[in-house]
Amino acid sequence: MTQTRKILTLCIVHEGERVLLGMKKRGFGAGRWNGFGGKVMPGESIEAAARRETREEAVIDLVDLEKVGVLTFSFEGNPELLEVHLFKARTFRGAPTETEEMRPAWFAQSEIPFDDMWPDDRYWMPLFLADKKFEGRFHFSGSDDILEHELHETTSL
Ligand code: 6OG
Repeated sequence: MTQTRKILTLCIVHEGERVLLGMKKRGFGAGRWNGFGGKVMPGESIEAAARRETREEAVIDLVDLEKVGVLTFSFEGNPELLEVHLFKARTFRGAPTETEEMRPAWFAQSEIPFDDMWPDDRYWMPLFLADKKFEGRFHFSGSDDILEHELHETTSL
């Protein structure tokens, strides 16, 4: 089995005590709340991809962007690894707007809808909300069960 690695981005706006998430309407992770993001295109920087995907999915321009995590996902029986670069933005321009891909909504930090999110989010979101940086690895069976995981704080990404 030859392993391939796909580089993806994920952006969450953290403004005061609330976060901006989007309900994914189609494709991978449909039916779950998540940050905005997607695949990095050939020749594109990871940060540029993060900005582009957020503009495409929620019609906002991120002003400040800080990389806060790198998460690697693997799935039982699938040789493809997903390397997800997680960014935090504190400020943005424009008004979050529903698109064909995402329906944005604000959530208070204490009311994050974990039951309707990828199950790894319960592990790393507390670090995200506490302004920590982290690296993690999650191995899934299907899209609901985490068989193994590692997660640690880091100072450099
Ligand atoms: P498209 O393939 O639709 O981008 N993503 C995940 N996010 C979380 N929280 N947990 C996971 O656990 C994820 N796997 C992928 C990365 C997919 C988007 O979904 C994120 C991208 O932002 C498995 O272009």
